[in-house]
Amino acid sequence: MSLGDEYVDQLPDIDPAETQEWLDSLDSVASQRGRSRAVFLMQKLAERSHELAFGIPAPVRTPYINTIPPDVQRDRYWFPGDLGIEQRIRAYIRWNAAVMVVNANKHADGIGGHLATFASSAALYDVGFNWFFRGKDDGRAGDAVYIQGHAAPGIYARAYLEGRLDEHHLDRFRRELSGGPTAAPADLSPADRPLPDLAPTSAGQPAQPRESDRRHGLSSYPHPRLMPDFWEYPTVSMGLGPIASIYQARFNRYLHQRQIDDTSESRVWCFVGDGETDEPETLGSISLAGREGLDNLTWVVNCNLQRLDGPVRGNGKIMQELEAVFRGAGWNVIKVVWGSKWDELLAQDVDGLLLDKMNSTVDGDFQRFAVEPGASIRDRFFGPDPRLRAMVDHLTDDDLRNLPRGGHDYRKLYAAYKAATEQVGAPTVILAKTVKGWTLGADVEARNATHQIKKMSIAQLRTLRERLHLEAEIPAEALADDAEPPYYRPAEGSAEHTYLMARRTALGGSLPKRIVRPVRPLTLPPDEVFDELAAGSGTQAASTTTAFTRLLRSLARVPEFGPRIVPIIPDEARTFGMDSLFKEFGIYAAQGQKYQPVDQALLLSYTESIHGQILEEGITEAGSMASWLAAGTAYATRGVPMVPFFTFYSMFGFQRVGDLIWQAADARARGFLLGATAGRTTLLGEGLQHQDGHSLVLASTVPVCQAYDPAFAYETGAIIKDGLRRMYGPDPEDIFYYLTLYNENYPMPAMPEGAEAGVVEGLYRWAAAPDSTAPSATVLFSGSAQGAARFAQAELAEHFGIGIELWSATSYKRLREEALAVERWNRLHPGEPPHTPRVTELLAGAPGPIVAVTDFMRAVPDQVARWVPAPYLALGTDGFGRSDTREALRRFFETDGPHVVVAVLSALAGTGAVAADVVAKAISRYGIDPDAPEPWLS
Ligand SMILES: Cc1ncc(C[n+]2csc(CCOP(=O)(O)OP(=O)(O)O)c2C)c(N)n1
Ligand SMILES: [Mg+2]
Repeated sequence: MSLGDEYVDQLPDIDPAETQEWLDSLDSVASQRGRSRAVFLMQKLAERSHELAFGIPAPVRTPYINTIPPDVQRDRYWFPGDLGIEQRIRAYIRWNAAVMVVNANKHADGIGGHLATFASSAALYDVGFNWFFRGKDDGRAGDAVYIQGHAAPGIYARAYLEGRLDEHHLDRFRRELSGGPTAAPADLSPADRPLPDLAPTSAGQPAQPRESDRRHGLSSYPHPRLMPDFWEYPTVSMGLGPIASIYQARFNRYLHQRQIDDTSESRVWCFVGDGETDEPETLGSISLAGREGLDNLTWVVNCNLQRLDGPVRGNGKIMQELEAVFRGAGWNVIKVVWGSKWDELLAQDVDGLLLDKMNSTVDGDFQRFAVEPGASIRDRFFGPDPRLRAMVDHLTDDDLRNLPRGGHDYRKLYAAYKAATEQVGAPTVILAKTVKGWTLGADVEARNATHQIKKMSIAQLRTLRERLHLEAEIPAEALADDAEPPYYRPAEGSAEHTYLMARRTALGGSLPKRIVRPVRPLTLPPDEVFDELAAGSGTQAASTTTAFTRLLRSLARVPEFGPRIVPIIPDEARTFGMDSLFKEFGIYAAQGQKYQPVDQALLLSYTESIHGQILEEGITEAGSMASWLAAGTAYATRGVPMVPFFTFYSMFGFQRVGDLIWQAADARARGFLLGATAGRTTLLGEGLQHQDGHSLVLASTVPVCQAYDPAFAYETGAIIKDGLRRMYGPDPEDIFYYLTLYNENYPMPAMPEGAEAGVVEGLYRWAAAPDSTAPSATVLFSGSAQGAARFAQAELAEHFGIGIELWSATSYKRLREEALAVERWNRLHPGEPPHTPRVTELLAGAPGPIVAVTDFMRAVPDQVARWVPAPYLALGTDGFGRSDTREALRRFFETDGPHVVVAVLSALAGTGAVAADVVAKAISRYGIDPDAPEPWLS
């Protein structure tokens, strides 16, 4: 009995004699006909039991052979194209991809690039491009294709063949900047001139001048931020493409079921490295795809058995391991292990010897067989068992050496892709076995160092030319010793070019292509929606989190605009008071709600629906972020702007899924990220792993992220209003927003007259000094630190006769970026009257020294320090969080009201405006321990 079989013994046996007969039959087959025969019969029984729908789980692992048998391949999935011509096209692509990397490194030594990844996967891409991937030239959204980052040279090489790129582009692979901005275009050599736009925005229309016109070369990897007309789906940071593809397929379903967009024609394809499957992001969400039956999703895992350093599973078999994992997660798994020439050997394998050998050989050995001569394969793989050796007696050593792997067999791949597209009710993963560096010659193929090889000698290129049969296309003299190897493109009208273009035309045009084409435009909500937040809460205490939730509800209720909102929450709605939205807007569930919720009697019950609007993702910030990315790029991928609001525990945002946020910035996503329970002291009680005092520092590292730290409901409203205008208005920008939301309740003031612009700009005067005092210092507050600032203002007036102004700093990042731009302008325009940074200009009107207080690290207000035109001092929460009350925490971090008082007095003492003993008195008045250890050291 093996683990997992015991359950049978818990079931009643209603006829033990009959049971014994079956068992005896099996015993006798095993002893008389052999183990292989017994296994075969068992598998036949299992197959029949599946046909009879008994509900017996399928095994998670099958033998190490192709999933699609040769006869099924022939009868159902036979390749309809011209193998020969496609092979030639592929040879051209292979050649150009290699030459472009080699040339790039000649032009700029050390510029890098990869040869081996694409070489192993050329056929995997080609079968997709020639037969499956749908383009968008017909006005529809087409397929989403996630390309392995290191395969980018092959994709450029194909675009070159299609005439979308020319030699200059290829020559400038990985050199996006050099040669350009300083010289006038006429002075530049042709290779250094700015390049034309890659793709017209739509057929027949001239390309619009755009930011990308400053581009000079091809980005190293798929980066829509850098090549906004070409790449759509950023990958290369391992694992992010895979998880994004799952949620993209899921989001397509969501759009469809919510009747916002017809996505039935769009398939999501994701190419994954076998080494990449070690990333938790790669496999971490596959059960979602299985659970929701995402048959619009196909993954192709390029099982070249190698990663960067060496074998992926030298001691095991990555394909077998992945098969089990994916089958267990409800995926349809198609293994493409062996090329067609193995079919006949397997057909002769009546004793199961070859199968046993295939099953028991580990990947480390398979990798070695890929580099060994045929004679060693005969000896080592077939040889040890004379019966197995006899099976290949009729084959020469060369035949053995050339027994190909399935991932290089075009017919096998076509069958797998075709079967995947016909699969109903489950996503498919194609596990294709390849050789890393295939066709690049003995020095590259399957070597442990192959991943990083980027140079090839002329001799190696000559061998490649022979291997690819390009003698006619690449003249021998073109590969003279000191020559720069040429690219090759079949002429227009040639059989190859005609075939290539016809295939793409039949599938809707070239890919990848990023087109921003509004199909279902968005109307912005009316300004009145924001009035409630602008009015404040009167005497009632509220938090910015509850204010945001009210706003979200109001926005979602706006006709036409409302349905475009995508609220995303990773199992934290109750914490944020957002559970009140469940009933009204519904939680999206692919299968609706098959049960009666335990709280059905309540007004706000847990309501799941196929039309649900809320993405309640469960405890996965990574998955939620991937949903946010899919929603935030729908304006481009589908021409349907969607407005995602992803609300998370602020600690588990930038810190936890920072790389996905970076990916979203690359993808030009638009939308809102909301860090709730923000602050290191506002979220009392939770301690070190929960209290966030640094997400704003991390947010400051993302160029397009608009990071805000609002203190009041009206600030939150004004920022979101402006964000909607900037991202979804008539002249949309490819930016996104990060807002902190706090859970501290206090009466929310009404928006002061004329404050809106300052809120958006990042800084404005919130309160003048009390009338009884002369204004002599200024306090900048952000977020929940407003309480300490207001306390200090009252204390300083009452006990020290000192007046301070209070300013709200909603975005230091924005102030800094503006100041940096001004500083740069001044630097580059000597002799012209200098400009003044906005923060300097604003604070020039603020009295005395300036103290900033925040519930975040001091690095946040310090972002503007060098442009503040007065002595400047920041109080913040550097250090690990603790569990305690807000009061205790703020005292510990020295951000409470008394500490603000002391800081103001100390700053005034520094300018000579007050005596030092006044500071000392204040320190003792508030019971501050001047010798307590610094919080950030403990
Ligand atoms: C998150 C992350 N870590 C590390 C790398 C560096 N890296 C680039 S490719 C690579 C190996 C890829 O191996 P595999 O996924 O098997 O792809 P192959 O090239 O073999 O198809 C590594 C480690 C990366 N790009 N992203
Ligand atoms: Mg690999």
